[in-house]
Amino acid sequence: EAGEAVPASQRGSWTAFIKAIASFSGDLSSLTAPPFILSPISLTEFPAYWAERPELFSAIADAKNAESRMLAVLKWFISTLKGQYTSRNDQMGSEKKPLNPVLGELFYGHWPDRNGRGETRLLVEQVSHHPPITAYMITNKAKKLALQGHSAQKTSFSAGSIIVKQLGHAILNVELPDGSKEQYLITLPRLRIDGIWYGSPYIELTDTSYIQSSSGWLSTIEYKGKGYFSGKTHSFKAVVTGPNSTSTKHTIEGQWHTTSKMSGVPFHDVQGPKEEVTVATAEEQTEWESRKLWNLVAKGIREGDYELASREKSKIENEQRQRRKDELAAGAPWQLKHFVHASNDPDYERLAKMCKVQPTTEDCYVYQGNGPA
Ligand code: CLR
Repeated sequence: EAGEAVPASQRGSWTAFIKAIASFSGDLSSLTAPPFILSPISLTEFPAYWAERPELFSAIADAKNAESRMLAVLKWFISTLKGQYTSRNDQMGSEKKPLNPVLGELFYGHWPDRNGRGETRLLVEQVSHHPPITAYMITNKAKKLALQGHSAQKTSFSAGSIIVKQLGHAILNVELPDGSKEQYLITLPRLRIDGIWYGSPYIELTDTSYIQSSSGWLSTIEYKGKGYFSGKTHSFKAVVTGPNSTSTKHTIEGQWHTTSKMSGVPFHDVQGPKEEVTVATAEEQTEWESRKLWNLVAKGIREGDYELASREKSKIENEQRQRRKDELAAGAPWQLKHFVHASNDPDYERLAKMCKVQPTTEDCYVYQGNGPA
């Protein structure tokens, strides 16, 4: 029988869910999971994790040269990992299965200007349903920063864990005081979801991710869990190299969910509180905005009224199916609101070439500049 964190009445369906995962590779979002593991939050909300420490994001613009900007980008990036990968455990007791966004689902938010950091704005659109792909744009206009990316996952099952390969990437655009432009390609780590059998899943990061700057600076970030280089959970080691050079200029080591050091000096520290994104209430939102769209499903999950949750979820799914049929019949496919799909991206290709280990081409979603970010 399945583990202790699973409510007795849901053990059978949890075992069935694990079997389904194990014999399956691709899009986990379509598998039906027992209620105890459901989260009331849609994946379209996840890009907010990139900016929950707005002052670290804005600090990138205040750095004085390419080397210190790379360190500022690295510090901001490492500081997002705790929110990205442990916050469901902190808030809901374990990793959960997020709501699977519908095509065209939107999520807007902002972090207010405070202490001269400028206002940070977030815009998210679900640009594909099968497979799920989420595109986002995060801007700080006062600081001339724009982060644009898209996110998708390929999942498989190995030795009792779910392995998640993240597809997509993000590009950070920085406009310097002299008007010139600097870019950072941010690639994403691989995830291993452990604790499945016990019904208390949590994420460990594995392998390597990169931050490649157009200035030539490169950060190579290696991730290890318990029992590897420091023996501690959520460990990482980042090596920073300068333009046209392979010799290490900086090494940062620590645990991404707490603190790290660079040459014995404190580097990042995420033990203090983060700042959640400000969003309109469900009542104020329009039909396609996430919290309005999923309002009753989320209510059902939060209050343990799974009948309500599944009834409302079916309503949304049926409406979506009908919409796709109508579009097909009319020969008028769904039009994205804020992004346009492109099968290649010259910015990505240039940076990927500098980074060497990256695939030379990837598709992208180009922001049309027509939204609140
Ligand atoms: C989405 C992009 C974010 C980082 C991130 C964090 C958690 C990931 C999520 C991404 C994708 C979906 C994900 C989730 C953890 C669990 C969930 C892989 C990569 C899967 C679909 C649910 C599995 C069900 C188990 C919890 C049983 O920037």
